[in-house]
Amino acid sequence: EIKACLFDLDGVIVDTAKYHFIAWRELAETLGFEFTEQDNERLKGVSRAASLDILLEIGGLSLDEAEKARLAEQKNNRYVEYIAKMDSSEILPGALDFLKKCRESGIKVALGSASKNAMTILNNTGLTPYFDAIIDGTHTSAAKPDPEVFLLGAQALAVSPEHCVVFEDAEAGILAATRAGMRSVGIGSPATLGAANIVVPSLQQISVTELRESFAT
Ligand code: B16
Ligand code: MG
Repeated sequence: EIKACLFDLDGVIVDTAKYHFIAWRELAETLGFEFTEQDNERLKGVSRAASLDILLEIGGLSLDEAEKARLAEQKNNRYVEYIAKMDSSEILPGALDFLKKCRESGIKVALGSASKNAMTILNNTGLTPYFDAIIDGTHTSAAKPDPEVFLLGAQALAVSPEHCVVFEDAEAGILAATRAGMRSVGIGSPATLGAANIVVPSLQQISVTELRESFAT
């Protein structure tokens, strides 16, 4: 029986990947190399520090910790400028309706995001009131595929993991859900999210009723 839904943010509720991409690409440019949209795929669901390490590896650069901290901050400042302009029009299709239906059906709702900017995004899109608990990159010490973010979410909702479903667009997030002992719905393509219990292209293609039927046992 499903008692709680835990949602990833980037790629599930909003498409902030495009802003991460522009900000990382600008940083790569200032460092003198090219960073492509395909390269950006490797950063989805990955923490800021780990993303920078991947970017520097692509550029063939090795820098000390102080320099890396400065670059991560530089990228984040640009990213924050982009998300400051976000509004409800950037909520992904089906997401708001699904969140509302969860509430109506008595299913608890939590956010489980790696982002340290999650609160800004939720506030700017007007989504904060739809969450019973919000766990983001400011609350966690280990990144997905570590289950920490989802276990903290379940704890905050007082629901045990076997009654939780995680919605994720990243492979590492699906793995984190499995390690947390939770069911998972992949948002995207079965080619990358094959480890999820169910895969749908977006939240528009699944209803709360279908979710309950799929995870009835
Ligand atoms: P920040 P999610 C993740 O969000 C993004 O997918 C990933 O690209 C980003 O590096 C990470 O958040 C950290 O974000 O730099 O804002 O702290 O998919 O876990 O909601
Ligand atoms: Mg994501």
